[in-house]
Amino acid sequence: MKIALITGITGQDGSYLAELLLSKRYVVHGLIRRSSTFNTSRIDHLSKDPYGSSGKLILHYGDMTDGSRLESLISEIAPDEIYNLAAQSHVRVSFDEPVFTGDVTGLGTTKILEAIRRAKKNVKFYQASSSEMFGDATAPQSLDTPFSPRSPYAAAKLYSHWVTKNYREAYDMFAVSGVLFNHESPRRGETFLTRKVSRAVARISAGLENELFLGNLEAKRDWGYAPDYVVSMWRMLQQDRPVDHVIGTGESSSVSGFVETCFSHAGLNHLDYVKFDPRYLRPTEVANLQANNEESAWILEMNDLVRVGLLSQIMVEEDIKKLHDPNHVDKPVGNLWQEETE
Ligand code: NAP
Ligand code: F7E
Repeated sequence: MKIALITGITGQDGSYLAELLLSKRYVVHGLIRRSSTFNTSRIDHLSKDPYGSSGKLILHYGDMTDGSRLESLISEIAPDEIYNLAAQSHVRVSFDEPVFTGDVTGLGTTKILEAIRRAKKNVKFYQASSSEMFGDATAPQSLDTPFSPRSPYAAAKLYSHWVTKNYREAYDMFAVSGVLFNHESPRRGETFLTRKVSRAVARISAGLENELFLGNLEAKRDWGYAPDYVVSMWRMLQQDRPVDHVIGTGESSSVSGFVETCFSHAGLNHLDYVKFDPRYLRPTEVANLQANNEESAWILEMNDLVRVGLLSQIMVEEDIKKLHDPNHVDKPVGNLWQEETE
């Protein structure tokens, strides 16, 4: 049985990745923060072993700012693979909390890499890099595109990206970065654009709300499906050599287009409900993110990806189900997921 450690296991990607690894009979260790309220709702269903795989899920309290805890955990667990997904991941919030974002999203990565180096063990390390690092670089973006971060979040991710490359080269570690473009799902945090919209559509169609306040509708994003992208994380650690990859669908859509489509899934006209609120604008915005993923196509079969039209439909339908049953948990769909979990 392989042993994996996932930081950020309670987040969107962490929950799908844990599910994927459990289906592959891994022993999955997850780092969780102590909080005064429950914060494990995305992974609670996994304690019941949904795949009958006898994989194990073990949770540990810890924080990305606490290097000594990370070091002792890594030496105690002795993982084969570490997926570093923990981050203050909200771009708008990173302007309000730039130092905290730097501590967690930036320096936290070095703390893990140092713990691996000191443990002197053969651990494969995955870093959750982000397309935000490209900032205002002309689309489409690939690993050859110069980085140009436009937020404290993007700057912190870029630091982590470079330090991962540095540890790979300096200490011959199997350390890779997946530069992932936006990926969404029914488990997406409620304050990110896609989920904010799908949730509002469900509530408006049920008569619970009648308006949705948004910021910049002009920005474009390359929106993919989170379960597909966690498959890419796992595959990156199964390569023979540590090679970074850009992961996206290769298509970008505007925020306004996404909003319009979501409302149309419920038979509604977005113009009747969407209002502008300047609080959701960012001091510096990223206009257009679109992946040029030619070099990474072999990691994910592009024809199998769930694309933005189906993604928005899944998200609206799942939010409608959640209104009726707050404990409802989505089942990942799509060819890639089926292929890896069968
Ligand atoms: P997410 O839902 O915001 O999850 C973030 C995770 O990090 C949560 O489990 C959170 O714990 C944990 N965390 C935050 N601060 C922490 C701290 N100080 N110590 C320990 N854990 C901490 O993010 P996601 O969408 O799953 O994304 C996963 C990773 O990929 C992140 O690093 C993100 O920046 C990166 N990324 C995401 C995308 C995307 O489109 N989703 C694209 C590119 C890169 P709590 O649950 O307790 O808050
Ligand atoms: O914004 C615009 C907003 O917050 C998308 C993170 O996972 O992906 C994510 O970062 C777009 C932006 O995601 C609202 O200005 C308009 O142009 O959903 P978002 P993001 O900033 O692209 C990258 C790849 C990551 O790595 C990050 O961790 O939508 N927008 N009105 C709005 N956005 C939000 N959140 N809320 C609004 O009301």
